[in-house]
Amino acid sequence: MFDWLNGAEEERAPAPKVDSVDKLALYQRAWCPYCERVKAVIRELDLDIRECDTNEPEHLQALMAGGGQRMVPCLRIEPEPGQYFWLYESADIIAYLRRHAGADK
Ligand SMILES: N[C@@H](CCC(=O)N[C@@H](CS)C(=O)NCC(=O)O)C(=O)O
Repeated sequence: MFDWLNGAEEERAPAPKVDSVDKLALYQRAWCPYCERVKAVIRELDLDIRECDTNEPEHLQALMAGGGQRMVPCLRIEPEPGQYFWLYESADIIAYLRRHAGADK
């Protein structure tokens, strides 16, 4: 059965692991249910992940330039300094956080 707070069984896009949540940023905006879905899991896992609100032009511009789409939520992963991987889709973001960031704590 579909569970809103469980991630995808398989990550569709294999995203690089990072050693600290400092290397993660969630691009999101208010009134977005898919963003709320991810934020509920971030709260559950008690992760301190920076949030970038795409209602602010600088964050929207960074998302579109880096990720290629304006859709939120999107998790920006920085495996190496200045090198970014942009993970879209709330189910994939949740799967990534549960598999990689949750175990980090
Ligand atoms: N399947 C996506 C859907 C995400 C989605 O539809 N997000 C909306 C906001 S709630 C969005 O960004 N739409 C494109 C846009 O507004 O430009 C997910 O689960 O993350």
